[in-house]
Amino acid sequence: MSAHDIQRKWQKYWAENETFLAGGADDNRPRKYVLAMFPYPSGDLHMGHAENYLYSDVVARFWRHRGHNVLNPIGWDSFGLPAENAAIRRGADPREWTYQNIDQQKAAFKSYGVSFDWSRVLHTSDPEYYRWNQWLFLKMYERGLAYRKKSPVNWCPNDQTVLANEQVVDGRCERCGAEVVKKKLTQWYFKITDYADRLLDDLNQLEGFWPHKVLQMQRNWIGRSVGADVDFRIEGRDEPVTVFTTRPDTLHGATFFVVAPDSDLAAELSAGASGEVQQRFQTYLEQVQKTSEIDRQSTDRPKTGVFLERYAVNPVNGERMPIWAADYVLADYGHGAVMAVPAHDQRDLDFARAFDLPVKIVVDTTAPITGTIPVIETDDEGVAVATLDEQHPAQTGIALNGDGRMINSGVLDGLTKRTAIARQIENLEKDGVGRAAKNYRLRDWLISRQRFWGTPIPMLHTETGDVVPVAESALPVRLPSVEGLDLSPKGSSPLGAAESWVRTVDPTTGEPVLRDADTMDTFVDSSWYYLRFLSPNSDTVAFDPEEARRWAPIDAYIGGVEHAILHLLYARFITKVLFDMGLVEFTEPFSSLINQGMVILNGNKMSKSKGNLVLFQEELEQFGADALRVGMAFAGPVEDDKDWADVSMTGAQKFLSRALRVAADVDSPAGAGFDGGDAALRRVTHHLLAEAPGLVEHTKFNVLVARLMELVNAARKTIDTGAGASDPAVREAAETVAMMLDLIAPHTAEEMWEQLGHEPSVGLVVWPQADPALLVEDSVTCAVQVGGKVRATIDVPAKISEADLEALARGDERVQRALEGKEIVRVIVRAPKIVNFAVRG
Ligand code: ANZ
Repeated sequence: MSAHDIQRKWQKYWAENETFLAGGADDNRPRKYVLAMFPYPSGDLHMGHAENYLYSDVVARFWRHRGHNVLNPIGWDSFGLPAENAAIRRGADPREWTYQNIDQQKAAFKSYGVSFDWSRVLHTSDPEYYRWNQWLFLKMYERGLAYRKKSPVNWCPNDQTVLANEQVVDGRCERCGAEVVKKKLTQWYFKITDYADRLLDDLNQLEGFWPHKVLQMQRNWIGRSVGADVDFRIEGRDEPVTVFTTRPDTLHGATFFVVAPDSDLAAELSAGASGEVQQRFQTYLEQVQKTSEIDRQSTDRPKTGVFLERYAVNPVNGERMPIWAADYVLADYGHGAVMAVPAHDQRDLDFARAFDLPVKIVVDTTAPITGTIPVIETDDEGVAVATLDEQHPAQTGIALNGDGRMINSGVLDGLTKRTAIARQIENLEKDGVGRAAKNYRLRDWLISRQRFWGTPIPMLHTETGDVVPVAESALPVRLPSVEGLDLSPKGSSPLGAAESWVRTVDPTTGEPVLRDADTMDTFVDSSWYYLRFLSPNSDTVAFDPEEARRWAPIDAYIGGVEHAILHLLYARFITKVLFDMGLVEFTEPFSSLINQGMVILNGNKMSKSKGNLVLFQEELEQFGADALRVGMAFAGPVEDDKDWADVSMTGAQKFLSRALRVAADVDSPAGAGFDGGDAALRRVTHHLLAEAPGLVEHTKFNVLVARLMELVNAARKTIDTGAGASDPAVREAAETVAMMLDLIAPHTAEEMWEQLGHEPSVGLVVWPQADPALLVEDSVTCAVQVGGKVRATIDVPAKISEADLEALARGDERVQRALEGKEIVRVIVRAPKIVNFAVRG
């Protein structure tokens, strides 16, 4: 039978017997929920898919072999821009295009032999699914976690759509590469910032279970800063202005004040200035609006700004501070205004030097911060290192941001940074002009999209301008037919033009209303899909909390590092909200996370434009599923990038034929037991039985393949030159190969298992325990060194005495040759592995 015949045979068997459906509530085995990040149906499957869904399949199959009830479902993340853009390009209905692709991808996964539970398939673009997105939105709204605000948003002029911060990469649209600009729109937001502390703090419990790099990326993304809010009186203004600072200790050194040019405050302050200043400010503002956020934060760009002819008053010493508008201060961070301390902050210093503003040192960074004895620091020649005066930032251009002792700061003088910060906050609080504060880089989650192919936002706009939710009982708000709608991007949702859809009546009041025409960010869809797999067909609940108690959280989540921030952060956020609603009993959705590396070709990323795309379906047709899976698993460690040019598919095919042939050659009855079989071969088998679980749990799938190759070779050797095909150890080896090869090459494994006289499916057979008696090694390899160089390796009994070992080593011919003409100074013996002759001459 050809590999393709074997493949078809077993795929048919699995489908007919529903071999890999998860067991129900009455299944008493321990449970494991294994999930691969679900795919976009945006075209052909590529090698990244071959990798991702192989790895999750290996893990799922592994837990079945360990006696677990495994849930390994699959669905499609089928709303969103890729489908819509492709549909626009091809003039097709996004719906038809999407479902066609899904069908193709489904067929490909089936012919890849992935052990999915096919009874739970979901598509986020089905009304049965997105209805629950809308339900989630209403729950968020009820809890005050969904709100609308007008704010500057990232706008992609090419896709004509709003982008989340995360979709802006280096100032450009993540999808099309166009330069992103700012635009003010009224949008729906989810209030993820309310959960910032929990999202940050709970990362600690994932340490060791998620890649450290991903945890760090999440921490940086949330970006918590701790410090103080300080209120400054502004001359000619009733209300004070608050700034956020991480260094309230340096307040005495604040010599000027900076506001973000694109903030409301800057507009207001400049309006009170002279006509000339207003003019200059306007010109500057226009220039700033064309500057990307990245450039604004760049340190090597010359500082720019406009003096607004207004003054703030320093609350600790009453000094007047000129107010400037400058683009290095961002409108949407902190309060959009800063107290500038040029002596101790590099950005402020660069600005002060550019505009000749005073620089006042308030921390003596040359003063020792421990002990009470003053230490004069000296360089190698004993010359005292620069004094504070010599280090003056106004001259050196380098801000003093280290620790030291406070000076020029009244009651704070002599204190170190940490104490001074605490004392300053106390003082500010006492005087009612400041308080301890935290600030986050994390922004609220903008979920509105002006696109057709997404979940309609279930809100209604009344004639009086109110915004009211659609009643839960009226869900789903279905997408209208695309017919007659122009999907090309224009800055407002195409749904707005679907007259008969947009104009409706509020069932509760009977009043005419307009539907909200925006659709949701697809990250909403993927933020909770893992729960929908638990009750995929329910039309009464999004998911059954009882099922969630059984299966969730996810034991192993497998996917690409490109989702390290957004998707994972949003799923974590929504999980915490569901926890607060009492619907789930856990606060983190993914107990462990596996990120696979990329599949590359000849050192390069594969891409259509480079013309070096290896297509999943083509490889599948040419080599068959099992060879492709073996090639992939053997290509390298899970988390590493794998160069497909280095993968030998014929090598993989040969290995599979060898394994099949061993099973076919076995010439002993099934079920007869293995006692008395060839001891050496049995030891190889049992070593693998002992080692394999650890290899899989540590995702060393490539090592597992290598071990299986060794076992197949060992069995072949016994058949051909040893005890022969009727030896029970050969059967034991072949059965073990079948049971373990099932993780990587399941069709071949089933075929072997059947050859060996067993009933299918090998996929459900629990691996036997290793026999400890067979794990004891009775001979080991000893390295003999002469003068530090290994001159011979000898096989010795594992329990050899040191004296015997030394005698054996001295007796070895190669060792004797190496010792010729040399004097042995010392012999070091570490039985049974090393003998080392230290020599002279
Ligand atoms: C005075 C000061 C003195 C500061 C000093 C730092 C050092 P992180 O750590 O990133 O949170 N800042 C506050 N709001 C800002 C805004 N909207 N745009 C640009 N910069 C802003 O940074 C907090 C510090 O960044 C704050 O502390 C403030 O400068 C500045 F020796 O205040 B600091």
